[in-house]
Parts: sequence; structure tokens; C-alpha cells
Amino acid sequence: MTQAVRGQTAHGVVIIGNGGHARSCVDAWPVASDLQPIGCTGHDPDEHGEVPYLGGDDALPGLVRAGVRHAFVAIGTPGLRARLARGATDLGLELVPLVADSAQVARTAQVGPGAAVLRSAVLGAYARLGEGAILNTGATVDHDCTVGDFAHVAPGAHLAGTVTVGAHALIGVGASIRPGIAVGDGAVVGAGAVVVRDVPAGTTVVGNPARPLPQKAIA
Ligand code: JB3
Repeated sequence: MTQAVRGQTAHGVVIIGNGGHARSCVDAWPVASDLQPIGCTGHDPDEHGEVPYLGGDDALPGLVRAGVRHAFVAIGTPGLRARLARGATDLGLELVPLVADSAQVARTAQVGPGAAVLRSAVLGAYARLGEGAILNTGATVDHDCTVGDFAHVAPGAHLAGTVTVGAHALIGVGASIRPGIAVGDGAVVGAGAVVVRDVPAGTTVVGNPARPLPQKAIA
């Protein structure tokens, strides 16, 4: 274990991932939190941003033995984020949520374990962000919305009230979703799309108004 981590384990958070999303999450980490990032794991030793590189994920058991108790998975790909989250909890690590200082989270909203509410994002009254979900920079999720586990609401996307987004779904940058719409598990809403009808699970919709991409276009 690196000298940089020694002595910080009890309140330290190991960031799993060391790419662009990890750099964004470490940057947005709340300054006054008792729990602070102490290092990151990933494939490329040269990619780590503001925190030390601690090795690949095979370094995690050693960190747990050394007393690290908390982790945060900072990987954009939903399936990989979910797999790494399971791996972390299997090691006994607790997945902690990230709520940026400049984010606005309603008193009645719920932020799941390992979920991220990044800079200037807004989570409205009685809205729920599932485990490992990402509410990215400047995105807004309004009252009574549900964003499923490991889903991603990309920067500047806006969900009106009572929208539901399924697990692993992606709401692309700058997209808008009308009130009451349901976006299915694993669905993809393209950048800038305006969604006025439900989006079936596993489908991709683009445009204004948003329409399904022909299957061949996705291949
Ligand atoms: O659009 C925005 C604002 N952010 C995007 C984010 C949500 O998703 C960002 O632009 C990227 O599209 C993506 O960020 P991410 O996942 O950081 O992508 P990338 O910059 O390609 O970095 C992926 C990192 O994951 C690499 O540094 C790899 O080392 C690391 N990685 C891949 N597999 C892994 C594993 N790290 C660990 N610990 N374990 C793995 O199995």
C-alpha cells in the first residue's frame, strides 16, 4: 500500500476507476465530507488525476486488510460500473454516495449507495436516484422521478416530474423528457432528444420529437 494511503484508511474512500469520470467525481467530491478519496484503481498507472494510483482492482483486498472501508465506483459504462460495485461489496467495502457541494438535493430525495450527484445538478422533491446512478453536471431530475440503478443522466439533461428511468439506461447530454414518461431498462435517449412518448427497454431514441433509431442504424 502506498505511503500516501497509510493513516487515512478509516475515513478513506478508494475510487474504482481512473479515467475522465473518476477525475470529474474526485473534483466534485464535497470538501467537508468526513470521507475523502485516498486513491484510485484502474488499468493505466499514468491516469489518476488528483489522487494517487493504487494499482489494479487486485489491490483492493490488500486495501481492505489495511483498513479501507469505503469505495466509490467512478466508471461511466453501466455494466462495468455495476460489476465493479458488486466486486467491491463482495470484499466488504461500503459504496458511498457522492453529492457535490454545488448540487441541490431536496430534503425528501433519496440518493442510493455509490450514486453520484455532480456539480450544479438538481434532484427534486421525492425523487430517487438508484444505486450507482449518475446525475451528471448540471442535469436536473424533478419531483417524484425515479432513476434506476446504474443509469446515467448526462450533463444538462432535464427530466420533468414523475419520469421513470430504468436500470442501466442512458439519458444523453442535453436531452429533455416530458412529465410522466417511462424510459425502459437499458434504453438510450440520444443527445438533445426531446422525449414525448415512453421509450421501450433496450431501444434507442433520437431527435425532436424523439423517435426510435431503425435497428440497422444501431448495428
Ligand atoms: O460525459 C461525461 C461528462 N462523462 C463520461 C463518463 C460518464 O463516462 C466520460 O466522458 C466518459 O465517456 C466515461 O468516463 P470513463 O468511464 O472515466 O471513461 P474513460 O475516460 O475511458 O476511462 C475509463 C477508465 O476506466 C480507464 O481509465 C480505465 O483504466 C478504467 N477501467 C476500465 N476497466 C477500469 C476497469 N478501472 C478499474 N478499476 N477496473 C476495471 O475493470
